[in-house]
Amino acid sequence: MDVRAIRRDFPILERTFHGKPLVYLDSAATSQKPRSVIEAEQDFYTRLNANVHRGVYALSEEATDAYESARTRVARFLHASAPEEVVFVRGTTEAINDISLSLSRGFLSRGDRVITTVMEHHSNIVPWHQLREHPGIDLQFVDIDEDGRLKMDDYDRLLTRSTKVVTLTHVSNVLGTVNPIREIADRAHDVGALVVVDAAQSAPHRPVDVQALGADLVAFSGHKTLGPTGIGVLWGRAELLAKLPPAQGGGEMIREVHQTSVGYREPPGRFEAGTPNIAGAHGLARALDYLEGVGWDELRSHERSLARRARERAEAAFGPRLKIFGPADDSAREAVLSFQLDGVHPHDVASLLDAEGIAVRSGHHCAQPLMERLGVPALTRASPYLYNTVEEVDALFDGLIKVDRFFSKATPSSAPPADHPRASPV
Ligand code: C6P
Repeated sequence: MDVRAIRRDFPILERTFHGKPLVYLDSAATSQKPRSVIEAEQDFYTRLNANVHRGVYALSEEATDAYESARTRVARFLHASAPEEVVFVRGTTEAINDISLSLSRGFLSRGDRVITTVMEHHSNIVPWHQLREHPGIDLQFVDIDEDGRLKMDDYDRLLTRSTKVVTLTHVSNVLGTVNPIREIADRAHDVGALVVVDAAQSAPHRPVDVQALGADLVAFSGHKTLGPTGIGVLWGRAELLAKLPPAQGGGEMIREVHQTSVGYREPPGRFEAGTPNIAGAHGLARALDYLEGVGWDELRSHERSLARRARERAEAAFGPRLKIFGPADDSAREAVLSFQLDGVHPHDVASLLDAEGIAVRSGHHCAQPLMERLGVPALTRASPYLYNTVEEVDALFDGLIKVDRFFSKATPSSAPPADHPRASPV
């Protein structure tokens, strides 16, 4: 994989901050965009802009064609049985909210169990919490072991005949853990439960083959997968989508509306109320072209070499004073590197690294139950991607050494550099 050539496709990487070249290590929050995606959005507004599925005029038909061909492109990416299994949404958050709302209208009743895990992002926790009040579901969390992997015996203990939904992330946005979705789905199906998979952190790094995963509903976000913000995907098995009521109502999702009744369109239209993000879908299709053009194996081996370098540098510079969370075995995880540097608050780490032009995320990473389970208030996270280099990993660790020196010298009265005030703790 030619990282130098890839970097040339991402114009934002030419920027400098505080006089230093940008080292962007926050791709788990959102990835940067290649020129082909930026141009696709521009192309849509320059040449194709019209609303979809509404006009009989040629321009609207072209816009509709672009939108529907993006759906076909996503279906190919996911190995879906048909494009109709692909619903465009704003992102993973909206997809899971739509799923939980839809399931609360007839499928879930009081006392039904929904199993999730302690490593979920809030977008796969809060929508289910909301169903605790109505219709009154029993929400349970599978625990993790010391290596950051799901405890499968805990899952088996929780999985009862009253379980109606098992909903979990494919890859943790904090631990990097890759969950055994197929095994989990097979066991869930044995008790008749539906399986929902949050693929927000897997789609950017590995094939999300919905047939191989064995899930019933899968969500991912375009913006983490080289695509635009505001576009994402909810995939569902055709026979399931055909039975689910829509979560949202409005224009375009109806067959007919009268004063006393409403009839819905067939999927996927039924789940796409209102004007969709047409330009976003068009851009997402080009993002998937780019990603698959790089190749999953090449991407994987590149990301692993970055993770390996990070571990070596961490060990050499800090030993046990720097703890990287999640599986020790690189084959059981993605290169999402959340860590704690002894004696320095994660927000201080991130804000001092910013002075070096290095962008990492700090905080609870929208995973507070996981932070509680790990017994930490917050972590710093470096999430490299296809455009990052070994030199950038080195820059991160050179920066961390400076941070560490700064804090080991710091007395209670010493202040951080004036242009980078110490961030307040979470
Ligand atoms: N995680 C992170 O920095 P949206 O915001 O809808 O595109 O994605 C939500 C989401 C859902 N599941 C997982 C596993 C995620 O990681 C995210 C987004 C970002 O970790 C932003 S909080």
